Amino acid sequence: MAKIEEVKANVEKGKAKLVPGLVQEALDEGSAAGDILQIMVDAMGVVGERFSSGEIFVPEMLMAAKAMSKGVEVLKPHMAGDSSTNLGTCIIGTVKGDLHDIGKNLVAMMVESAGFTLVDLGVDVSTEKFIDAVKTNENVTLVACSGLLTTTMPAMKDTVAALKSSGLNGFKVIVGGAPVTEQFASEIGADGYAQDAGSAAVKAKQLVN
Ligand code: B1M
Repeated sequence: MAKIEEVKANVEKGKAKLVPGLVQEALDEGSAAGDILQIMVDAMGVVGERFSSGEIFVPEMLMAAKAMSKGVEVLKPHMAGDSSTNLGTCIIGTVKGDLHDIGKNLVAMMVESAGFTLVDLGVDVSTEKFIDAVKTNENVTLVACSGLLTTTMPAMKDTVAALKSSGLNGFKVIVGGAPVTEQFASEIGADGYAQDAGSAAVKAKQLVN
């Protein structure tokens, strides 16, 4: 089995200790960082399907998430872009009630590579915390909200509404995450939407230029 396939199999199994070494070996074998990242995203899709079908439960999902995060740490230096540009500060977080952070972390990594200074508020971020971060950080040009649960889409809506009516300005709002669509983004008044981390970085640049 090629190392990249082993990466996928071991993310699915949640082998957090093995995955970093396998990612390094896949890189050494000549696999592109982007392909390794994609195969780990695919592995999480498999994990999600197994959870939906009742084959696995929350602890196994958590272990897979840990394994992927460890793998991403090895990939990070290989995904770096042109950080010599300065596009201002991006505040990023997963909205209130939502603990999923892998997608948000990938978006953070790509947006940072695109030339933003990153302030990552983590997960389960309240509207107030997003607003405080815009107030207390310098040159905020972008606020990025991630959400993975259909049940936390209302929290995303509330966050965007509060940011837009806060009287603060000089920044754009981008939203994304598996249940979020372009239509939902526009309905809740976000300035931008992206389907994945790569297009989030492209959109982020367009929004602030
Ligand atoms: Co949860 N979970 N989970 N989970 N989990 C999902 C999302 C689910 C689809 C699984 C399923 O049922 N098939 C389902 C949601 C169903 C729904 O809402 N319709 C679900 C559920 C139900 C739950 C719980 C409610 C389970 C329970 O407790 N009974 C619970 C909720 C906890 C909470 O948040 N309050 C829960 C918990 C967890 C864990 C904590 C165990 C763990 C997360 C750990 C962590 O993140 N550190 C977990 C995991 C791992 C998943 C799956 C399996 C994988 C998520 C992931 O990391 N994907 C997921 C199934 C799936 O996704 N197929 C699932 C890989 C990641 C790279 O993709 O995050 O989609 P993603 O990010 C993408 C894009 O969405 C986009 O870019 C990324 C790719 O480049 N993107 C953005 C993301 N944010 C963006 C922001 C942008 C732009 C693009 O702009 C700002």
